[in-house]
Amino acid sequence: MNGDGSTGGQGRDGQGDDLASKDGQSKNADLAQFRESPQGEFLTSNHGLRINHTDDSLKAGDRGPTLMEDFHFREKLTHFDHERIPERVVHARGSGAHGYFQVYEPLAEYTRARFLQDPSQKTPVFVRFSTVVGSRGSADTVRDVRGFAVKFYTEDGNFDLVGNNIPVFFIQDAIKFPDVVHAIKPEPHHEMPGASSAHDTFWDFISLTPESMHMIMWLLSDRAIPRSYRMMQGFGVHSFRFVNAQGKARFVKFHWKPLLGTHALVLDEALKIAGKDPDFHRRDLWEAIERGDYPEFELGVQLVEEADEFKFDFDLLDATKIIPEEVVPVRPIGKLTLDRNPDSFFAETEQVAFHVGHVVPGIDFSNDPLLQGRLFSYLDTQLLRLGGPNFQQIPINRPVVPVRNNQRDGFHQHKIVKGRVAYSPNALASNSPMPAAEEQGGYVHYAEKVEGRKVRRRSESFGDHFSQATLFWNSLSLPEKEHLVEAAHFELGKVEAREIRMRMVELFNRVDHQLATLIAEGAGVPAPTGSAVKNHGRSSPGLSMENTAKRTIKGRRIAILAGDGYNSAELLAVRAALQAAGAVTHVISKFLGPIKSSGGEAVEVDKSAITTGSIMYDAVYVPGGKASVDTLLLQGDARHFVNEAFKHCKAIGATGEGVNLLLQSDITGVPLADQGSDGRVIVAKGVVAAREVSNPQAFAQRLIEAIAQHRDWSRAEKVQVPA
Ligand code: HDD
Repeated sequence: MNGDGSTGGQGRDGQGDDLASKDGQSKNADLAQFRESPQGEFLTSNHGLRINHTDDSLKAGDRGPTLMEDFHFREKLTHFDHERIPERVVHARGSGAHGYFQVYEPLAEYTRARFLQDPSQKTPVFVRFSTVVGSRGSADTVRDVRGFAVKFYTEDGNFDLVGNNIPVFFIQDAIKFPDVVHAIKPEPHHEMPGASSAHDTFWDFISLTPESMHMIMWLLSDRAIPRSYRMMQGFGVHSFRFVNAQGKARFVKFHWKPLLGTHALVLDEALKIAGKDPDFHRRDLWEAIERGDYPEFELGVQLVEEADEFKFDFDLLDATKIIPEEVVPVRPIGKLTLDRNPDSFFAETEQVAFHVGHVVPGIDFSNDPLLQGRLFSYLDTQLLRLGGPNFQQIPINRPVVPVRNNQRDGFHQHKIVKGRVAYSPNALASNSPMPAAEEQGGYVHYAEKVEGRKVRRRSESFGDHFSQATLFWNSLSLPEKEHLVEAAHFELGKVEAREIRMRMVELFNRVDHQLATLIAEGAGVPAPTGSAVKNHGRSSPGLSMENTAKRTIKGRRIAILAGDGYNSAELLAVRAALQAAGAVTHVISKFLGPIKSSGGEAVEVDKSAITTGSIMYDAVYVPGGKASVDTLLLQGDARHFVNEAFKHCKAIGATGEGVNLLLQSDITGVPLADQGSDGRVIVAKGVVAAREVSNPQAFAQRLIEAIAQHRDWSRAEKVQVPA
């Protein structure tokens, strides 16, 4: 490194452009120097002094006062007192993971971004999933938008794709962001509710903000209670630009699609999990990565020629609109794989700083006023949250390429830059570091032609707030529609001011009359007398989660209820088949420890009944064994488990005497009583049961098919089941 310009600092000298992370290892190696595990080392103070005693403060006599000169005591306590940094104003609760991204084929025709050219190149990434409303300690499964923020450590610098799991937003102009956030956050006088949109101030704001109606439809849908971070889509939301080496630009919208399919919880489940395991999504992500079941997401793009900018019946710059996939297909361009958990939640997941302004050559902005405002807000927020302008030097935020410029000093400056030159132009250091021309990798903004008068108003082309809300409603399957109405009943049910509920029903009536009528019924306000608008009747199949489901049980959690005296052949065969298909199985019994089969074999209990519940599983299987099932029959918890799984439309399997537990539960509408001893497998409404099991593998196959459906919505009887 020449001594005149700034160095990369921190041991990075000489790494230069060849740091391009061909195999995804470079970033890891780069960060490795910051990782430490001091096991087996001596305890020291922060100035490097070996500490000889840390369990008692220095006192004048055994019972005397603590002495001022106890520098170790003061350093330890002071550091502790300063351990917290401000949590994010929004998206405070998050979970992170490392991984890599690989493009499928060179995209030079569309973008000059170097990380999108070479299919053999693995670009390291750090992803942070989050909820929006709750504070850092809030529950994972609340109804909310989920953040899906990806930092790509590319050879051109970092590219941050800071998206959500919903493709549109509440507002069209960033100047309203503080308003929507203040409205949805806990109410300021009493700080309630902790992490929920179900309260007066949020719905008051929404009822006066019709532009939010498309987003509201998504927020009330099952998308807002995902089954797992591994099973939700992600969207860049805004129109961005791809620009190729010839300077040709196209609009681009980014989509992430999970390879496991898009799945959701049901509302009752989400509410209960928030109590039973508030870390449900965080744990699910962590455990999947620990067991090598790496979450994967395909990145897709919708590309629109600049010439086609005005071809749509909405404005491409309006973040409350999607481009339906039937109009512009999503083209898959690459895959993200998450294969490593962070070592330190604070250092990585908490300190990671995303910024929509972190772009690389080949990726540019549009004039979407929401995006433009974000370009200001993210940098501003990091300055406060991470304590100054050097936050990009924090290991998780550092690019894998050298950073050299004339910016100096500030809180927590880690670099020791040699030389006296910190300005440009300069002759003393041959004018270095010098700007890079475009062909040398310098970022050149797309030269979009812009002209106009200064106005503080919304474009008329942003004026239609309802057509796409109606499109969304029309595209849902019947169960999804029922869930949306139920969600509205929950949300508005918690709104005390009747006039807010009335205003909301009026807005829903502009989406669809039937929708408004159904919502009004549960919200305790009169149904609208007539339609405010005629439903345009259009739909977009890609909007229904039913059409994005993948028929696999990979990564699903299956509960096996058993006690002493279980039938070993059945349990082991079915468990092995489920595991072979990629599922995670847990034997659940009253207490931890081994349980013994009727033949004397033992199996280890994975979870005791008190720590878990059907809500934390995707399916349940009850093996036979008379003593085991007789014990379960005496336990209300076991019957409740089956009832609740039934109510939540999950697959249920039983073999041998296990069928008795289903018969003694409140499951109705399944012809279990017809079962003779002829070994027939009954498959009805997602319940798979057989008295005699000559071929447990064949039985397991039927059960796997049922679980792969995710839920069986045909259970009309579920409402009668007490659970
Ligand atoms: Fe934002 C965080 C996504 C609009 C201002 N936002 C934040 C995060 C995500 C999003 C995923 C968490 C990043 C992380 O994990 O650290 N935000 C979005 C999307 C939006 C959006 C998809 C609309 C399309 N946001 C938006 C607007 C503004 C902000 C209009 C302000 C004008 N967002 C912020 C912020 C946060 C943030 C206050 C809080 C913490 C942070 O940035 O780092 O600056």
